[in-house]
Amino acid sequence: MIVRESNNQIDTLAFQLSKEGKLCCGDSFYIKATDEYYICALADGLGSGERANDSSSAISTLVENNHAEDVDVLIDLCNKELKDKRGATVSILKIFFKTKQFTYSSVGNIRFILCTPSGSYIYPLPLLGYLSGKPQKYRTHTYDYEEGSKFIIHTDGLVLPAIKSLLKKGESVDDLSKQLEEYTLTRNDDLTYIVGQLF
Ligand SMILES: [Mn+2]
Repeated sequence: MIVRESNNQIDTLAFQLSKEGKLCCGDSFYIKATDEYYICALADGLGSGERANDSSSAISTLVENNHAEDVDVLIDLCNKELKDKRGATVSILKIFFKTKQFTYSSVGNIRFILCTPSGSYIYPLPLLGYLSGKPQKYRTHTYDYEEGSKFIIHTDGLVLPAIKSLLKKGESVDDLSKQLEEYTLTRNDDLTYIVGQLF
């Protein structure tokens, strides 16, 4: 499955494949670009199949229904949503075009990296663990970005040996997606990545 969201501030693409031989995907995502901001939520449900999807799709639906909220509010809503479900690793990214800032919060093993045109990388460290409705501390930070920055967020089903150079080399979202293709051909897990370029 490929979903594209673009406006004059951002071009972004989400790509998802289930584990080989599986119909039901345990990863879920939501991406949306408005005139003011871009929001992206990615969740990897614990376990596999329908129970994993039950948790992760609850996250993507929650963020879809509340995308105007701040990231720190959303991550806590996500945690509460997973009470009585199995649990999920969750990342939420929100980019504010006017101030050229983004806020990111993550619990678990979803990876995020942003590369600026001047060659620096922003690589927020996630909190270990997963959300399951238990009281939980979060790590939510806001960063500045430059025009032309590129980013990738991906679940652990995508294994990338040289993520920094790949991100630096990619000239566009389509180019990044093309470069990532070879890493999606064999997989032992559900796989989701979201790439974006900021204008
Ligand atoms: Mn996974």
